[in-house]
Amino acid sequence: MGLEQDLNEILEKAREELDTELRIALIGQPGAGKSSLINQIMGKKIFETGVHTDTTSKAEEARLDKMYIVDLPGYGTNRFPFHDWVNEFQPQNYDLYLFVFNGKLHESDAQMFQALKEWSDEEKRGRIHPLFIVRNFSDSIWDEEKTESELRNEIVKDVREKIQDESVKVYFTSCGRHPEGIDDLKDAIINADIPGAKKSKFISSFRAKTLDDLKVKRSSMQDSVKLYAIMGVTNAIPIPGSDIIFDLSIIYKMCSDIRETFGIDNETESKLKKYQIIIPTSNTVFQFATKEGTKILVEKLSKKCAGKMFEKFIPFVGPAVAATSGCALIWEIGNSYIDDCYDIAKRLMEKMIENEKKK
Ligand SMILES: Nc1nc2c(ncn2[C@@H]2O[C@H](COP(=O)(O)OP(=O)(O)O)[C@@H](O)[C@H]2O)c(=O)[nH]1
Ligand SMILES: [Mg+2]
Repeated sequence: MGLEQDLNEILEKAREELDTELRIALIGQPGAGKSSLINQIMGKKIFETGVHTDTTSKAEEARLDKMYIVDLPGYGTNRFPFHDWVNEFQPQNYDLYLFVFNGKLHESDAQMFQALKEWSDEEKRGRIHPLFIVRNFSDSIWDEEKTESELRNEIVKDVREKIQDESVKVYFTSCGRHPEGIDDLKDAIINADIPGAKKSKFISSFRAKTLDDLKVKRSSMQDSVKLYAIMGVTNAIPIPGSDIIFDLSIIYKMCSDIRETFGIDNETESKLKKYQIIIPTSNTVFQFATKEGTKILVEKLSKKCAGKMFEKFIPFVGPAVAATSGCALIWEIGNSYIDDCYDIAKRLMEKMIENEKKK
């Protein structure tokens, strides 16, 4: 295989991975708390809650930057016997499923579990589409005759019978006044068996609530930066005064992506002021937030760019890509930008946590 062909393949794959979106389907009866649950998981309002207009017959969709989330109507109704539901909403085409329920399961749920199993058959179809089974409204699991753990065990037993899998996990969550079980579910999604490029879309999209969240985001972003670095050689243009070539707009896009992932936006600067957080002048977060600032910084950096960067870079992308010099610079810029964004997000988070404690 020639060097050039090799490079084209690498570029194609990088572009695909950057462009892919994560598609999540919410399945369950109206009122089970699907909308509330996804809002809790993402840490932001994706769907209105407590509204049932049309949700029994129409899918509700949300398109985020990197994710597509759909709240599917219920099946097993007069309107949508299971097979009609499948035909209408093509539920087999999602990367990940959240089945949310509150109360008894029905025969049609067993049918749905069976269908999902077939769709995500790795041997036959070469893909696994994880299903998370969520018993929401855990705050209202109560019976004066039985303990809560007895009741939970009964629920798990019922699910396992319906799904015909003795080891399947049931996540108990509450999206009520005192949310519960959300972090466990979120962690399970982070560790789900889906391609890394898809997973990174989820990791970038949720709002960080803990320092661990920020660390997960940092490491996922470090992977994306490799892709940007590879992409940067496609529309390469020479940078004046250096022998480096790359596409400036890729750097700009990469930096916006990194900022978004860490929740840094127009309000961040005023928040920092409000909390009297002083960031070092060497931090480039706000400089890379404008096209002009990006251009100035990149020109400065490309002149300083030294050969030792390539050696560090080769193990990550292979010699074919590393040979295109701009690539290493993008990679270097991306990684240091991640550190700068992480630093700001971390300081803000620490302040929030401190303020929470004072309350
Ligand atoms: N107490 C309690 N209320 C919840 C819970 N989850 C959702 N709700 C409420 O139940 C109603 C229906 O929730 P929603 O998310 O709209 O359900 P959906 O129709 O499945 O999307 C809303 O008023 C929510 O505030 C929960 O776990 N506990
Ligand atoms: Mg809803």
